[in-house]
Amino acid sequence: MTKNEIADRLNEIGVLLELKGENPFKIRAYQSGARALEAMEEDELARLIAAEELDSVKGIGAALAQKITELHTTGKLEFLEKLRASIEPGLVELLDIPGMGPKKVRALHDKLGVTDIAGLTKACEENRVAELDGFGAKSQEKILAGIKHREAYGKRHLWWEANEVAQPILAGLRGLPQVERAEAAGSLRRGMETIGDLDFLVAAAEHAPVVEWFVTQPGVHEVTAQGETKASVRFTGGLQADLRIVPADQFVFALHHFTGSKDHNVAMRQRALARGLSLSEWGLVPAEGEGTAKEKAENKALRTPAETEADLFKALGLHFIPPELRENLGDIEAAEQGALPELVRLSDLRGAFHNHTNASDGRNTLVEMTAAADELGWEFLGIADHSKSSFQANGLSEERLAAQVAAIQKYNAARKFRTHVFTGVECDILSDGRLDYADDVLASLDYVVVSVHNAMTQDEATMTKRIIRAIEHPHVTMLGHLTGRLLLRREAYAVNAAKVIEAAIANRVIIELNASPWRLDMDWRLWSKAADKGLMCAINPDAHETDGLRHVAAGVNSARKGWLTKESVLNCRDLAGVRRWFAERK
Ligand code: DGT
Ligand code: CA
Ligand code: CA
Ligand code: ZN
Repeated sequence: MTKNEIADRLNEIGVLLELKGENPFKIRAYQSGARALEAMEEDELARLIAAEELDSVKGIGAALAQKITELHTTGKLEFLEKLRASIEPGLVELLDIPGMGPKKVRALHDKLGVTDIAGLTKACEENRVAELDGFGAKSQEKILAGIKHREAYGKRHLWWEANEVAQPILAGLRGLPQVERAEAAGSLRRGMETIGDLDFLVAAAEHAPVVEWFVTQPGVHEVTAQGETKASVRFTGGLQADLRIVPADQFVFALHHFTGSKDHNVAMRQRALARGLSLSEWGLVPAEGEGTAKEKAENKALRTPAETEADLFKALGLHFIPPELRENLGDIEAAEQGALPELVRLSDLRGAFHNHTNASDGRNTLVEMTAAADELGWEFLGIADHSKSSFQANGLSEERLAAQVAAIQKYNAARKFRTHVFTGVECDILSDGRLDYADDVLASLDYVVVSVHNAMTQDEATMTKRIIRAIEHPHVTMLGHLTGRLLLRREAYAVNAAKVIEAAIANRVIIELNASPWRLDMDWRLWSKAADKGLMCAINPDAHETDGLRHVAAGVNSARKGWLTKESVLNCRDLAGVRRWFAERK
């Protein structure tokens, strides 16, 4: 464990002891121990531990030295684990509410029996907090506001929604006369499925007009910080954004730093150090010599020049690493060996398969959906409406499905659109793994997507068996949304992904990467290994309206994060190639 991580743990112990009402001297010992660690170099800590001299440091006694040593060497501390377990988790969460310290939480617990946020809300609403010593009506009001705030603003945000906020800001920044370069960095640039906050980075010679423009944007609900080269705002809807302005010659280094991820940055910094260099948001400079990294970076003679991120990577002996791969999951090793894949791009997609019309629960007609696909330049569009058991989604009876197939064939024959429409269905996987239509019905379609829409609380073994049974069905082409998760809304159902992936490969069944911004399911973390073993992917927007087709862009983000190339994405084949895949599968 690093010294800062250890310091975090010591501070945590202080807080937890305070929650328990422990002796203030004891509490202060942990806090000053944390401060002593923060003031220390990493190497110095290692040396003191090795020499068993840690307790000679001011602020660190023998008992604390023992705990720090345990954390440093094992990454764990039994004392802390026991302490954590002895406290109701809801109490710790109360500390997140603005204005709540450990002392107040303890008073609320001891006097009102409050153990979590729900309990505190209730106590406030019943006016019991106002009557408590040391609180009062004002403080009760503030606590309630803080709880509401936390609900509205404390959350992460879908990539899609964050991107819709970010793009106009980015375009606006780029349009300002003072701005030379501007990028949205952070998790947004890395294509993460959810976003904590936006990170805008700007190269500009003049700062004030840029900061002023940023904090007065129409969507800005609150300015939370404003300085000469920095500002932070909160948009209506709760999303927060940081703006940083840097000199043009530092832009590339700042962009790399604020793109992250943190783990990638740490590994890059270590790589630089191994070459006698120090990498930071300010620049790449020699590690040795007088001055801080920042001071050195301001000296042109010391700084490695970089016009682009590719220059930065090259200076460390690496090929350019696309932002989506910067998670320190083998990206740096592959970049060193020149073994990074050519990642799939949005422009590689020639269509998509899992889409709905108003025949089931979609909001546009077959013709509207096809026209929209045509407008996107797609060669093909797959229509896969719900099957009959999904009655809540107006699933299609055999007759209605047959009528839809006939209509599609008519449009295709008449060449009404440039886009060829494939006939498919999103067939329910019944609770025992059987499918929702008879074999002859399934055989009449170009392809079959199978998905779980009910009995989602089955245990993992049952669910896994159920899905694998469906995958083994000879008429099945692809599996829809593997886990059923809805990001920030609903947890995945229990399923053994590794076993399902194995079965899909064995049966030459595709697993979709459902590109709906709420799903992004199967998760990007599983794709790289699965594709290596031979799993085929389809990036499916699961569109329920014409606008939903654009969601494939979110799917491409996740596909790229999963190291996918166009070879393992069916959407990237041409019409003939897709036809061949469907025919061979039958
Ligand atoms: P988010 O906002 O939670 O979705 O995730 P990020 O990755 O956008 O994280 P954020 O906004 O806290 O910081 C942006 C980037 O800045 C992050 O990806 C890497 C860099 N960064 C921030 N804090 C640290 C740090 O403590 N150490 C290092 N090495 N990099 C950091
Ligand atoms: Ca961020
Ligand atoms: Ca940030
Ligand atoms: Zn579905």
